[in-house]
Amino acid sequence: MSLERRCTYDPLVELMAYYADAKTVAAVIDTENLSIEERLKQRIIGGDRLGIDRDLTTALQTYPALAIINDILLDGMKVVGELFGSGQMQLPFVLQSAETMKAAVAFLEPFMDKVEGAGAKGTMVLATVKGDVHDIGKNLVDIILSNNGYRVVNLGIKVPVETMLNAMEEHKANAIGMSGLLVKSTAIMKENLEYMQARGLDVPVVLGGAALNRRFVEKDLRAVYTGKLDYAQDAFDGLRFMQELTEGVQAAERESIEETKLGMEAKIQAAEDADLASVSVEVRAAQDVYAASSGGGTGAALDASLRLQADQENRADYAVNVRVHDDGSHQRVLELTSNVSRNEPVPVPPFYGSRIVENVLLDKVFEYINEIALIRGQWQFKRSKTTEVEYNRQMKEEAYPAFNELKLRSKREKLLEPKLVYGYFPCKADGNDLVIYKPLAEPDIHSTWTTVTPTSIQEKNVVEWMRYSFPRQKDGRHLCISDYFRPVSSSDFDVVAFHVVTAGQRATEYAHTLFESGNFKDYLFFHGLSVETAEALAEYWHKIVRAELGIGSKDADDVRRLFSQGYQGSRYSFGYPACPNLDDQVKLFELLRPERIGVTLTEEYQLVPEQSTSAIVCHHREARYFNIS
Ligand code: B1M
Repeated sequence: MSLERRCTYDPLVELMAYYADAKTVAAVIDTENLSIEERLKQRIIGGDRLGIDRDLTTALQTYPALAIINDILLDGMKVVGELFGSGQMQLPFVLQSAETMKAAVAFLEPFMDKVEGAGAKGTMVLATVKGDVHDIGKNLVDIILSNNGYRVVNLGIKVPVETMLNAMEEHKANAIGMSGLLVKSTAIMKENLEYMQARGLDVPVVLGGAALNRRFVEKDLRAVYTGKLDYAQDAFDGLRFMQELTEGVQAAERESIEETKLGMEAKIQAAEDADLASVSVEVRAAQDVYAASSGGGTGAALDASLRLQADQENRADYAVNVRVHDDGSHQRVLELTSNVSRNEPVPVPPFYGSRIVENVLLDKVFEYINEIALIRGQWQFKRSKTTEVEYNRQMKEEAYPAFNELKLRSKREKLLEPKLVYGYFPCKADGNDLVIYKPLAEPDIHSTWTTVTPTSIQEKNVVEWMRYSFPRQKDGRHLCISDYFRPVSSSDFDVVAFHVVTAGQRATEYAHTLFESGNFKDYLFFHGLSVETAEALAEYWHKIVRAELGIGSKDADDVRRLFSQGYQGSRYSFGYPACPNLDDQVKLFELLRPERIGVTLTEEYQLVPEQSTSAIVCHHREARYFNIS
């Protein structure tokens, strides 16, 4: 399958022949005997745009262009929506139908009045919220809405609420759609709604994105905004929202769908909670739990006395930590800590400081692609939606050929340019803090250090450079990332690695081109591959770091086992559950200067290009993923 070129033989059409709805597909393959109306509809359902101009020309002899769109083609898209909703059609096929719809509308446009938005069922102003750089989710909503008869004013990424409101007024839109991937974006959505409420607006709003959930929108956000407000789990939910607004889809019908969804989500949540609970039971069994205790005051003398108190009580599982209060004041306290061993042997890194690596072989990176995350997560081939036989056929005839073709193409056309900056730094844990040291005088701190090396380091030739304050679990094992490093009381320096990796700016640009040119399926496929390439590069480089630290012998032989931590140590990304503070990216940028490989940080601490990721790497054998809350 070619990404951009359209050829006369399309394996997808052949695959569709095996598709669950045999009657529908038979019609796609043999449409000649059908009426022109039915033939066009089947072309939309089957995503079959080859030669569609001929059929549209025939239809134009009987119908005006607008009627062809509204009464015939959109009927086809409606079936596509139903097939998707009932689990009989996977997302890539939906996008192929949308491509066909777009091509048909483009052909018909010259035959219609040139009034902007004429004939549209309604208009949505759509945007990714302020500070958020992610646009795939929003763009999928755009594709589904605009190819189902709605006009979408897509404002792009990092959009302030004022811009959305101006566009709403300018385009006389029916609703605003806000998207965002990060937790921070859900807070921005709340701020936006509060702002709109304060201005007395009651514009209908629909919200979607990875970090949102229905409960938060329907309980917390509806409490701050009195206008119509809904949560959309996927792009088709966004479509249903617009249908309800503009076509009066029965509220009762929608409510019953929402109730079912709430019920299902509650069940999923309960199952996840049960899973987590069973993990924490295991964890609790492995340790003693003491009641928390605390003391007040500041200063080293207090540290010493608190430590003494802990020693006297023989409580190795207490540590002196710094608590920062809401008013900014600090308090040194004796807190429960984990029972992680503080005597882990410290590996000797190959260097201190940071290095840039630009010549990473793409083929090597591809070996570390998590195919499940790519095919099920990004491309959304859902196993539950088909029988095993059908799913296997889709893998063999659609997903893997696309994967292989994309890998070749990305190499040939240099669409993906894996690059990274990484480094090793001396460090020690001070309670919840991880202190990073630097040489007293180093000519270039953002390079390999020459004045202090892993074998020459001493207290007297380094100073504190910065400190990370990691949160500690309030219960369970009371884990904190700093526990995986030697304490400040130790004479040995420990070592921590960091990296920032990227698949490059070209990936963002090429994905954008595919979207803009209406190659929606290719857009989904390429975007998915590009973000999973960033993750694969992080996985691959973590392996290199383990090898350089001499702990690589614990690596699982099967690459797939690396995705579930089949190795010694852990790679934690800022923003993930063990270190949820995204603003820790700022210190990482000071350490590594990723601007040197073209990666920058937004005001909301996101990485640009989007296809990038960062991490702190711990070598400790007990270091595993954990959740702070
Ligand atoms: Co990261 N990531 N990630 N990540 N990532 C999340 C989002 C996270 C929730 C994981 C977690 O903690 N469990 C977490 C955010 C938590 C937080 O905010 N604190 C997170 C983090 C922290 C990060 C980094 C900051 C980590 C780091 O490097 N330090 C970093 C940030 C990158 C950056 O700044 N550029 C990062 C990086 C990455 C990868 C590059 C490795 C990769 C790709 C990210 C990308 O897509 N650009 C990645 C991935 C894969 C994920 C998860 C696993 C999947 C996200 C995804 O790609 N979804 C995610 C956890 C999760 O969701 N399970 C996670 C597919 C995409 C099509 O879905 O955009 O949500 P989405 O759109 C959907 C729906 O949400 C809906 O429809 C779409 C189609 O169904 N929808 C709407 C969306 N908007 C809508 C609007 C509507 C209607 C429906 O109407 C208006």
